Amino acid sequence: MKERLALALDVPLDRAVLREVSHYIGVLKIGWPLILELGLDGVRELVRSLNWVEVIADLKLADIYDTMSKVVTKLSFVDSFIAHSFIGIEEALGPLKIDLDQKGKGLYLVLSMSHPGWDDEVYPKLLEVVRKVSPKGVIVGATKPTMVAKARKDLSKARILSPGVGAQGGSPGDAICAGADVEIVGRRIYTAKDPVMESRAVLKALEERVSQCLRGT
Ligand code: OMP
Repeated sequence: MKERLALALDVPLDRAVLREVSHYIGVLKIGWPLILELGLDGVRELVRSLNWVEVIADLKLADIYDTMSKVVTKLSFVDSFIAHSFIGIEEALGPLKIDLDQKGKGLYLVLSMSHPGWDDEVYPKLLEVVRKVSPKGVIVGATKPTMVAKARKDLSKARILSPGVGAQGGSPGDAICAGADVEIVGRRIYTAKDPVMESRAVLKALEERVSQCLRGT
């Protein structure tokens, strides 16, 4: 099940601790906070030091293609990128998707964010963009399992990544039970007194919840 949990590493963790954490969490998500803290070389080295199922760069790309292409070229050590879907297709997500396909990299598009200020009135418009771009997957907040279920119904093949488990109130396993593929956890783990024990606890809670919903209880 560890491939269904992602660590949002928004602050550095001790290398030995991270190695232990990776026994319970298979996917690594890195982004601006870690890059600005460690520098690109530091992040590259940290990513390469362990064997992750997938490494996702969360830079929330939202620009014209020409600029985004310069950014993704610098991050050849990751497997996938997160971009905003509202930027549209022509000269933006269209060529970015082709570029990433050619590089063998995945693209995830933000479909429904996890925070209270996000307005899901934009959902139909973003879904239209997602359907046209046909990315590897989408981001739908774990704080709103009903939106996860809706996205799963609307996009049968896309991978759904759900952030917001832990600090933002989502419970381990709820998003997966609603149709997500991966749940993303950050602060609950990296601010814990013992991030290794906390990772183990989150994985255990996720496994219990998922086996419960598979049994229909
Ligand atoms: P915690 O709230 O600390 O568990 O971290 C959540 C992680 O998911 C952070 O890295 C956020 O930037 C990211 N995130 C959200 O919290 N909400 C979203 O809607 C989308 C993301 C994301 O794209 O990963």
